[in-house]
Parts: sequence; C-alpha cells; structure tokens
Amino acid sequence: MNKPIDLYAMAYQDRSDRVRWLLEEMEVPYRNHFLDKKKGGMDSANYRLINPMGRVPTIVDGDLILHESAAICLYLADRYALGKLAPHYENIHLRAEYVKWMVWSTASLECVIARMFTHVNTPEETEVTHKFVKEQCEIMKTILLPVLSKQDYILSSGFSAADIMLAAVIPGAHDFLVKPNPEIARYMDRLMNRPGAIKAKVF
Ligand SMILES: N[C@@H](CCC(=O)N[C@@H](CS)C(=O)NCC(=O)O)C(=O)O
Repeated sequence: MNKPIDLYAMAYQDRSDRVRWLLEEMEVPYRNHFLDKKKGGMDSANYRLINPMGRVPTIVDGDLILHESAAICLYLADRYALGKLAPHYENIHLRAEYVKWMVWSTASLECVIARMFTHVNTPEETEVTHKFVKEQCEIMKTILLPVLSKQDYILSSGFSAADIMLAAVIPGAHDFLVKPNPEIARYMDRLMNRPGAIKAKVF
C-alpha cells in the first residue's frame, strides 16, 4: 500500500483547502501537517527544502514534492481520478477547457481577489482596491455566468477538480460574485454541501 500523501498547510482555510478537498473526494489517504508561521514553521530549513518560497500548500507523494495549488490539484486528479475528476487526455477539447478553469481560477480570478487582502493600509487604498476588484469581478462574471446558467458544473461532463478550484476561490469575492448572482450562489451551495468539502472543512 502507498504511503499517505503529506500535505503541508498553515490552517484548514488557506490555499491547502482545495488540495484537501480533492483528496477527500478521491478518498486518497493523506496526512495534514500544519506549520506555525509565528513559530517560524514556514521558514525552517527543513520546510524550505521542499518549498523554497516558504509558502503553502506543498505535497509530498512518494518521491514527488510539489507546490502551487493548481499544479498540485492537476497532478492529483490525473494520478488518482483520471477520467473521473479530470478528463482523459484523448478528449482534447474537454481537457483543454478543464485546464483553462484550473489555471484561470488561480492565475486570473484569485490573483484579482487577493488584491483585497494584501498591501491595503489606508481607507483610500481600500476604496481604490475594492473598486478595482469589483470591476474585474464584473468581467469574471461574464465568463462564469454563461456556463453556470446552463449546467450544474463548470464542465459539461459533470463535477471535476475544476469545480473544487473555483469553489475554493470564488467565496473570496462573495459580495461581488456570489451575492448578486443567483446562478453562482446555487453553484456554490451545490459544492459547499458535498461531503468531501465538509470533511475537508473548506468553508
Ligand atoms: N499561488 C500559490 C500561492 C501560495 C500562497 O501564497 N500561499 C499562502 C497561504 S494561502 C502562503 O503561504 N503565504 C505565506 C505567508 O503567509 O507567510 C498557490 O496557489 O499555491
């Protein structure tokens, strides 16, 4: 039997959430390792060996060490749920669509949302940042809504790791994306109530 996967995080609700949720969905054994930032857990020489940036999440799966939450989820779904939570490589169009959502969720959507939580020190900066994020979310909405108005999950083939990535990121822009858009709110309800999400304590 394979050794459990080691998952390094700071808490349940950081970017390790999507990885833990995917592992729960796949019922792949794993161990949580929570690093204490205040006690230098992210900066320790041992941790820097597996993640030179001193960030989370990182996984160790046998002899593979991997960081970047989207890359981790792409790898895990391919390795442990290909054809179930990740489309087969032969299905080129669906696969391309899937990879797009996996990357978009962090590189485009999360990147914008994260602006609200970083380097905002004064009320003026907060206002400018919120305006920017709100405008950007209006654009993100035009990408999500046409899909979620016609189907329950982001891929026409059904629930996949791409839904996990999106649902882990979207709540960061709750007021701009979820609250004003019933289609996105229903999508979130559907996903938040999955036993895998509940076990992983994502929300
Ligand atoms: N793009 C990376 C971002 C990783 C990241 O920035 N993680 C945060 C936690 S959610 C972190 O480790 N921050 C370092 C810190 O707070 O010191 C990913 O998706 O894995």
